[in-house]
Amino acid sequence: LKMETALRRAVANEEFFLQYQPRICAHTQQIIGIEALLRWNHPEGEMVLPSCFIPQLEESGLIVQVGTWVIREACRQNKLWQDMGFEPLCVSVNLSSRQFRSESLVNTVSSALADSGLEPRYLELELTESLLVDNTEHAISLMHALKELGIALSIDDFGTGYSSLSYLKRFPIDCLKIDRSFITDIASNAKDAAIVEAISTLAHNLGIGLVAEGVENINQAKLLKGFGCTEMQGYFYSKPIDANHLASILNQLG
Ligand code: G
Ligand code: G
Ligand code: MN
Ligand code: NA
Repeated sequence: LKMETALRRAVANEEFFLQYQPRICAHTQQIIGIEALLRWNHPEGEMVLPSCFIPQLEESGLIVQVGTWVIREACRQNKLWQDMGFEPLCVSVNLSSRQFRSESLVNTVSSALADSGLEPRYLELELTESLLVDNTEHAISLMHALKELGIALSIDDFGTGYSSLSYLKRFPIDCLKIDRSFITDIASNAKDAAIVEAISTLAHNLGIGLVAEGVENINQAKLLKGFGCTEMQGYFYSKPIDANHLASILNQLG
């Protein structure tokens, strides 16, 4: 309960902020997108990591309110970077199931786009498999409504949840993000390598994008590129960083 009080105060005092982790094109090595990641600037000290507070936000229902702020802030910041003259990037935002189930999601997204002036194709929502399994019919119609806004949809942590391959056929998905648990040992574990290569082929043949998450070294990056993986994300390229830091990196790249 103490945590919930602190989180309510955090919402009121605007103690949340976003970091951004670059997403890299495997061929050009250019930054083509960023993932927005929620951070809490706790007044009594250190930055608190989301694994400590997102579960509480979900349990209390505060995640809907905070998640709305995340979507709006990601759109605002991304449009600002475009207005500063940087090459347009796609910003992706993680959704929790409470947000996906809330009636206001489509409205929240469309007003975030309208108020920021961000073109819809520069926003992506990351959904997890667990969020899609119950009430599949509702999930499909909601995803179509979101797609009609012009945004992109991806499946995050792909392979760790209830992966029913039938949903790849039925859901309007633009991109799969392979969970980093398959990437970590890709150089030494033949099963991981086989799984990643198969997912890569699958994504390619379905005509959807594929992001490898948690790429931490050049060995993994080379193997992934060989498997046909088109996009990379991970500490090898960049940790999640503040908006200003990202702007300075984009500046250096010209
Ligand atoms: O940033 P970090 O690796 O600590 O993130 C831990 C978890 O928190 C990840 O699963 C990530 O998807 C999730 N997460 C980060 N930001 C958000 C957010 O804005 N909304 C939701 N629902 N989850 C987030
Ligand atoms: O569940 P999701 O994929 O949204 O989680 C994203 C989180 O994964 C980020 O918040 C980030 O802190 C973490 N992350 C990103 N890249 C790496 C990486 O290369 N290694 C590890 N261990 N974690 C990473
Ligand atoms: Mn994610
Ligand atoms: Na993920």
